[in-house]
Amino acid sequence: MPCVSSLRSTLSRTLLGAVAGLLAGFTALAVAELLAGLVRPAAGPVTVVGGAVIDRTPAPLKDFAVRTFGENDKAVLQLGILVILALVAAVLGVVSLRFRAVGASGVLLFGVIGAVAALSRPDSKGAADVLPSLVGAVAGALVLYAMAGRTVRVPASAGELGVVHADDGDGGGWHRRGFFVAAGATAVAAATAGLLGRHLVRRQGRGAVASREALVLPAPASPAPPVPGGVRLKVEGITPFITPNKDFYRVDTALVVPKVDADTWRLRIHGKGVARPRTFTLDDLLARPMIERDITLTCVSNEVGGPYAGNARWLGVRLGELLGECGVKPPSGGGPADQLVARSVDGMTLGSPVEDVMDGRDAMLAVGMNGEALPFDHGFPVRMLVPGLYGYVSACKWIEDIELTTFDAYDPYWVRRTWARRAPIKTQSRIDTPRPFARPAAGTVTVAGVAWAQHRGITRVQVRIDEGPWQDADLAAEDSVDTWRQWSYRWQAAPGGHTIAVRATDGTGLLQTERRARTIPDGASGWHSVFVTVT
Ligand SMILES: Nc1nc2c(c(=O)[nH]1)N[C@H]1C(S)=C(S)[C@@H](COP(=O)(O)O)O[C@H]1N2
Ligand SMILES: [Mo]
Repeated sequence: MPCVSSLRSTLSRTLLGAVAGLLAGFTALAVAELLAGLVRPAAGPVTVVGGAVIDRTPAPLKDFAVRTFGENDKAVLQLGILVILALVAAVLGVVSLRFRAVGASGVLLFGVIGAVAALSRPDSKGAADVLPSLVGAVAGALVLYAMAGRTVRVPASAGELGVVHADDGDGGGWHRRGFFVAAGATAVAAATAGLLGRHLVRRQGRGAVASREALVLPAPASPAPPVPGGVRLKVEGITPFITPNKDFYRVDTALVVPKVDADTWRLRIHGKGVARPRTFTLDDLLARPMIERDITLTCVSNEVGGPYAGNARWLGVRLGELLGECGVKPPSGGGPADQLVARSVDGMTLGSPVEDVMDGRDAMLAVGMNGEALPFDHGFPVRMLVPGLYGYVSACKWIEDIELTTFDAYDPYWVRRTWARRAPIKTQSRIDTPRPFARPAAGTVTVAGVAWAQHRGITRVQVRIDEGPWQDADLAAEDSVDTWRQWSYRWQAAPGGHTIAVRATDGTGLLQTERRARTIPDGASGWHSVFVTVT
């Protein structure tokens, strides 16, 4: 049956081609990993391509990703890139059976894409960043070129997939066994390179880890005012008043969390109207009087009822005073700069109104979070915080540069991506319990949650059942106007389906707007409601 046999051999050759392609792709990534370990962890091809994708993702799509995948959005992105790379590699492998040079060139092309992505990143440290992608691609291309030369010349009669031939030396090419031996050896070599790269990355981070462990937080000159006894309500399912660090939401564009060594960290303050530009070390900051404050941070990507808000006890230095010492004046004091642009070690830029930073609120450069040094995920060694402003216009993590400029002269990262230049946090309230579609038993049901309007405070929370009247909820004690406030409402629930809605009033007397808005461009608005079935 010559036809069937040649079909089977075509199939098995195609499979071999795909395997060769996958192996080439794996080699390319593993070698790139090794180079990234030598050059810079953030310069690995998947990281730079992922970063470039994030940079170019339109705001609605980014928002969709955050909504759908939450904090797994980055893992999903990286997995997606790997799946696409694997598919392309397999196809290139099959192509290379026919056109050896084309397959290898395809691998090289991907290296070029990685290199271009690396240079396009805001944190690109220059030419060395292209090395992981390029060297990796050259290694991958060589592997594919060599393997394709081996598979293509296996005579059709030499066997179907899985058949191992004893004789291995017809001189023309390799038999299956030869192919798999070569493939196995390449795979082992590549895996070794990759693991070595991982090891180097970990070693690079060790200095940063050690500097974090060695950091002793000073006692605050101005401790957080004592928290009133009643800020915590005893209600099951309510958001805890203080968010533990491990549960604190994380939103940023960093595929590789920057590991900054505190000993070599510097912060530069400069720009328009900065009479005395200065550079600070961490010790410079730690020697200053520290303030300790409870501040609730909120992400502009938080949907009505969403999870991207957290409350922590922060320790840091007053940013307004630091700026004052550098000779900065707020616009109301005749200063020429109305925008403060904070830049992080990973090239992120965030712009805050100078007026807000210097108006006496507890804007700070934080070094401590809930009694420990900032976790790496949350900006170690230093991050900025401005109570009352969404994170993307204030809360720069891994900060290393503060430039005074104007809103006219410069648009930071998110503003270039359709988000608003100015973004005070909108008054919001959230029902934590009961959960949507819960089935509580009839009788007394405790409805509870949190409400926030940072720097204005919450003065009233009201609950409405179905189309009934708005009823005042019980408010927990207020910690400060910069923190959220828990609330609860005892509901006499009758069987059936019910919609519970909540709304808050802030310290300026303004009622939370009912008008539904999506997160883009300056934060979601509207009343949160949940539907439950009382049984
Ligand atoms: N360097 C850097 N800082 C950043 C961001 C970022 O992407 N990179 N994201 C900002 C956004 S959008 C928010 S909401 C807060 C979130 O801080 P958290 O991750 O500590 O909760 O950090 C801000 N600071
Ligand atoms: Mo955010």
